[in-house]
Amino acid sequence: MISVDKSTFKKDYQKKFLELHGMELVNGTNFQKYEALGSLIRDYVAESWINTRRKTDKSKEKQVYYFSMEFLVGRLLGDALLNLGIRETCRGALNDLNIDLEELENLEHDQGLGNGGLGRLAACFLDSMASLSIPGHGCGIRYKYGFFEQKIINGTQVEAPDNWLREGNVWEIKKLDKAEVVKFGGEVKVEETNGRIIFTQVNYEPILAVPYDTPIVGYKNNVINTLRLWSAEPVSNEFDFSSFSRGEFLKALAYKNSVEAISQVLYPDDSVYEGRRLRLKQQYFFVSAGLQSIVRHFKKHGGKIEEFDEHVAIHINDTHPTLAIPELMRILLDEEGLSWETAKRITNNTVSYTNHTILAEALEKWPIDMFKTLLPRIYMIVEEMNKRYCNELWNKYIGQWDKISKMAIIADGYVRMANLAIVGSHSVNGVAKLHTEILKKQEMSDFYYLYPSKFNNKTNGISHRRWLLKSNSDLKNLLCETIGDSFIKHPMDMEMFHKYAYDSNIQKKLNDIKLKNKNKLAKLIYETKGIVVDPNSIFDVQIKRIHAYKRQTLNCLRIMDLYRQLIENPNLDIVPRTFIFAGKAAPAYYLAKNTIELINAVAEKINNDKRVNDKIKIVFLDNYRVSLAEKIIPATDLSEQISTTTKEASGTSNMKFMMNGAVTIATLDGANIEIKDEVGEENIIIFGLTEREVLNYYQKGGYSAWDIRNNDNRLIRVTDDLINGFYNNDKNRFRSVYENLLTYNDEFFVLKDFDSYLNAQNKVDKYYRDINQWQQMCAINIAHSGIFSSDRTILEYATGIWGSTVLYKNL
Ligand code: 26V
Repeated sequence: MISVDKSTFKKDYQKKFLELHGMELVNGTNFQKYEALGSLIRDYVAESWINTRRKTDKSKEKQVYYFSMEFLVGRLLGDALLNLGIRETCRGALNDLNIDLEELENLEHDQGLGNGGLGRLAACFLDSMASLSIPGHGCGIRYKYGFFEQKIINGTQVEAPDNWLREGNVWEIKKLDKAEVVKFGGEVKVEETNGRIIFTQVNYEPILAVPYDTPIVGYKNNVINTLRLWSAEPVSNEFDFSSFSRGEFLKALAYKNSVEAISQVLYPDDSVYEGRRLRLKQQYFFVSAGLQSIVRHFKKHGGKIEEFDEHVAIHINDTHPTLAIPELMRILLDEEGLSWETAKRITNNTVSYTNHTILAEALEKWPIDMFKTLLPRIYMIVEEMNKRYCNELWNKYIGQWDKISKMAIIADGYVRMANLAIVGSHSVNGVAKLHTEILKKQEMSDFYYLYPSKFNNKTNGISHRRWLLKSNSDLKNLLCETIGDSFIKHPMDMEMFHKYAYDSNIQKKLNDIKLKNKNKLAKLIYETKGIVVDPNSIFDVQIKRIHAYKRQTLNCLRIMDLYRQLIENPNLDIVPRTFIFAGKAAPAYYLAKNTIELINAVAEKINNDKRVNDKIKIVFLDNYRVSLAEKIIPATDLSEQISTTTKEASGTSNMKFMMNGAVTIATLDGANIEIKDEVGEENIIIFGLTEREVLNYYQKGGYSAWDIRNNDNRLIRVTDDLINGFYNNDKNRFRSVYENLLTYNDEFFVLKDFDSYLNAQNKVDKYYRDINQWQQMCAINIAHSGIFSSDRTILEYATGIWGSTVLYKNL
């Protein structure tokens, strides 16, 4: 652990500022002050970083590599200060220099290299691996442009590129000496030498993969792991001068651009798979670079390749990095000269896979032609794997051709990534109990039958350091005052807080903390949107990607109904509410964008209607991202987790809200089920179709949106309001939402759950009126949230999947 006192910190900081900017601190801009602080912290980290690496290299401890297309890290400064244990020292030192730490922290550009839950999970996992002293590193892509920036203009989502590197990135270090070459295209030459068949890729296009390393700071344990992100460059950065003289300058430039395109931008659609060649290129690019560097490093430090799987675990975050399987096979076969059987055994033992969604449209598959042209040698390997595997199936399922073709890795003109991931790995896990059961019983039932022992559940988690200690320090302090600080290292100890739930003093304190957080958020809402909200109203929050299955529409229809009721009866006795939404829609997802338009139109109308304004307000906050979530979640009273049962694999914001003392209104979907099991039915508000009812509809049909609407006057009124000009002069403005609900008989059963959702919302009002009772519920939620720390999840992965039982010692 680093130990630095305030006066040393002050001196170090002033020196750093001078070195970096060549001027005195008093003359610097706030951003320059942030940069100097970030650089100083990185310097502080450097020594432990080298020590960790040295220790790792010497030891025979198993190294875990978490391969992910997305790492949604957010800001790093606050986390690093917290984990190094110098946040208060730093705050004090800066104070003496008349600098406000929070102000500087707010200047850091979010590292938004992810779409949503899957990317944020990867970031929480890195934090937990480092904090638990597990040698575990991230491997991904250094996108030049992260997830797009969203602006709401005239009630509509407008996208702008997220040029997050524009002002530099103090956290990363470019490691040119660790670059790898990744080969695309060409042909495979097959020759026989000394009785061995040798495969060589020729006439390929080489791409240079350059790593940028970011330190991942463990919590007060001197462990610094690495997040390694790869960037694509031409192998030679020199222009071909002969092409200059031939006047082919533009051609050379175009080539450079086409190479750099590989790591240019994060794909912003996380639900509908599109067979884009560039995405396949991205996938192979980082997987190949990552594996080559892992094998190189392993051998350099004396590892025997036959024992690779005893020292290395590779985890693939969804199917996106599945090419790790044939790429590792290629290295073991072609470069290390191992036999097929040995290579296959090592690969299977090394790789494990997590599934994050059952939405069929998100299942990745690549057209054979595209795959083969881009990755000729990898295709040969996949083909061979498929052949051997199908042989096994033929012997097992004699004559069952349908089943075999369903389970094949290559079929119907496509390479199916989920099938490849299952066959080529030793572990397949879902991310919450229900999700894993659905995988086993339905989506992957044939595979479960074939390989029952591969399947397991690992319920997701969140870093309680970022999502509680850092983002809600008042609540953290209250916990420390009451139960001591052991929960920081052992989050399950939060259970000790349970008994305080019944203490009216504590209830009052919890309410004060919440109110303070709500005041801060109200200020932010006013500054960014110009909307005045009442911090004494219920802050009712739905923040997540905008998607039909997450059912922002259900929430919106209920608000529209409430508004109609209030117009009819201005004295209606409800607890005042502020409805807060945030989230991005995939740029090509028309329905989701229309949903954003609807929410904003409803907001516009309600917020300007004096008749109801002391009772309800709606806010749609622009550009949802990690740093914004950190401000909204601690200020939330009611957490909306209202997906159609069976569709949300886990959800993780549900855990963040709970840990910050919000009550959840939820369907029995994803990890909501486990939250209910932890807090008890009386401390969560459940509504909606059950798993069985939903599956019944899907299997047997029988859902009629029109019938449901026609039998409920409230629904008739609110669906009519979508198309009668009530919210917009253009009656067709929300046509897409309307048609989707009714004409297309909405596959997510919004109208079916409407009645039970409204009843559940009435319960919220009832409970909230007794504020002590409400805070008791919040306290119980907090007390039982420890199990959702990603530390618990990571320990389960480490012991149950990776076999990394030995942790870094004596650092
Ligand atoms: C899927 C696709 C498919 C099409 C191409 C681009 C792309 C990019 C990302 C994804 C991932 C979608 C899956 C996902 O994010 N699942 C979420 O994972 C969370 C962490 O396990 C979980 O809490 C959420 O319930 C689940 O929706």
